[in-house]
Amino acid sequence: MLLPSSRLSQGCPGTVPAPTQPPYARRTPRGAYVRIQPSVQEALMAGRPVVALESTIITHGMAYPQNLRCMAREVEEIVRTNGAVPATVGILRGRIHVGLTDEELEFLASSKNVVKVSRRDLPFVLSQGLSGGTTVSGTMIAAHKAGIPVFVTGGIGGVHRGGENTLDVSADLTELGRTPVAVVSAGVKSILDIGRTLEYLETQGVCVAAFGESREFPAFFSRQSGFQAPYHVQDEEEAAKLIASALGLGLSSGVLIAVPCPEERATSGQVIEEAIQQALSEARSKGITGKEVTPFMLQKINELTDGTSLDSNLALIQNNARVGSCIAVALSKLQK
Ligand code: PSU
Ligand code: MN
Repeated sequence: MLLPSSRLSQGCPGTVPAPTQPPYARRTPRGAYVRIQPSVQEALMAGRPVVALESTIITHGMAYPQNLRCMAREVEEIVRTNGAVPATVGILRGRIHVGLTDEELEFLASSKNVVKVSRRDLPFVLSQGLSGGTTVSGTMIAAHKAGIPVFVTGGIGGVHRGGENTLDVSADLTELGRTPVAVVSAGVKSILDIGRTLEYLETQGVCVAAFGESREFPAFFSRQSGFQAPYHVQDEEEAAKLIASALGLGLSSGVLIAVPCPEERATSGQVIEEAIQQALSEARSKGITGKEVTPFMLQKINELTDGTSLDSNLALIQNNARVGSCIAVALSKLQK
């Protein structure tokens, strides 16, 4: 039965209209939890392109001081050179920062006891006044709250090998299903089960597109994974149009743009596979589980490949920063 519209807008007789937010959420202004750096805020207000960057890659993905000198600062510089404003996201003393000063970057890069922060970690870390590096999942949340549609990282988390038994599936995948931000990455590492990761992204409604000449979904350190991405965009204009369509339609899910590592700095899949097998068996014998798995594997693979994988890692992040900035510039032109 259809109710007259006057009844609908008043609610059922005798009921109290539900508050739009629960009372405990209303007491603290959101600004208490999220601080947007003034340069980032200005760019956003003026409609200029901004690129969000994550910080787990700094705090847990690479060792100090390369994480700062060869990665964090350099990547911000690449974003600037390509016409966008960088906004590295991190958590300092219980507050999410969107955009970090050089001292803040240095602090996160050199601290030993900062937390790796995904969606599930946020309430504890904020309430305890802790500091942390945000993963793809944590950074997407912050970028969305700040109104930044494009986010650049190295690789996203995925379904781990054996994930059909352990259920070790990165929160990055469910975040992509629920938060409308475009993530630019070099696909997923072959330490993961790439086929199942792509299946899970489909289930979550994430539009995945390979960037450039090839339809192949890249495997982080190497360009080939043996799996095709469902879609393919030739250049930044096509990528920006795809993102604009997702945002324009009001889809609440994200987009994944997969950019292969530059050919001359990629590591062969076979070299990586041998290192992975050894690292996986060490991880198992040491009983490493949960959020420690990814940082452990990255570090071990770097050791076992004598730094070759680290070189690919740096090259692909820098390349993603360039491509992601061009996409952000193209998107901001479409939105004018
Ligand atoms: N890939 C890297 N370095 C990293 C990560 C991925 O080469 O540091 C980080 C990202 O922050 C990603 C997270 O969001 O690992 C995924 O962790 P997990 O597998 O525990 O969900
Ligand atoms: Mn996990």
